Amino acid sequence: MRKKLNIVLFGPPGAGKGTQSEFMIKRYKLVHLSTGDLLRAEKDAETPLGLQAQELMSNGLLVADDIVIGMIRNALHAHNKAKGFIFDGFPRTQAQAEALDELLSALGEEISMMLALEVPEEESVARLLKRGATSGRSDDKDETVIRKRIRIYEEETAPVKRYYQDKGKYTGIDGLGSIEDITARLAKAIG
Ligand code: B4P
Repeated sequence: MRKKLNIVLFGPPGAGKGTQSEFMIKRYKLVHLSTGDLLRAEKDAETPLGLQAQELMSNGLLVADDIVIGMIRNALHAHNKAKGFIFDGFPRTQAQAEALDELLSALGEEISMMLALEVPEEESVARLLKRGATSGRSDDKDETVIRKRIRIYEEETAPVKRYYQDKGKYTGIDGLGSIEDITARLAKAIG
């Protein structure tokens, strides 16, 4: 039986992960799992988890591993008939990457590839400030918080790249240019 297509879409804040996920969902009929979206839904519903996460997110900090891993575990089980998944904004730490492998392995699945959008810091900052002007996301309005998210990405999340490189599953993608150009680069990498 053909394995599912399970893609980790990686990159710093503002790299275009959410934007490019939209194309990949349609083209490959994948289920989109964005931990950022899941956390914002919890916040909007004012659940205890959402209220706890809100404080961390608005300060540019990562939410605890066990919380996001639990959300992904629930989502994987809720979509057990999916053709595959696009993991957007997850895993963000080595512990999350290891937990994801364990969850997928228990289902007889694995990550097919990591596609990493590469964007310089100043471009990330400019994109997020632009989105912050209209989106209502408090973490996109303040340049200090945006730069803190980028620092945390470099310190805690960027090492996840090596985890997938060591497994031969990593592909870097130039994240600069038009949305359509970047979509074409991703499609070529998926094959
Ligand atoms: P996320 O929701 O994942 O947000 P993000 O990193 O800011 O990236 P996003 O996907 O939204 O932006 P995109 O690049 O698409 O995380 C938010 C917070 O949630 C985190 O800081 C953390 O607190 C928490 N969190 C989430 N997951 C977690 C986890 N696993 N563990 C712990 N905590 C977690 O787009 C940005 C903008 O760029 C858009 O406005 C878009 O229109 C624009 N854009 C895209 N492509 C472009 C292009 N080619 N040219 C110009 N602009 C472009």
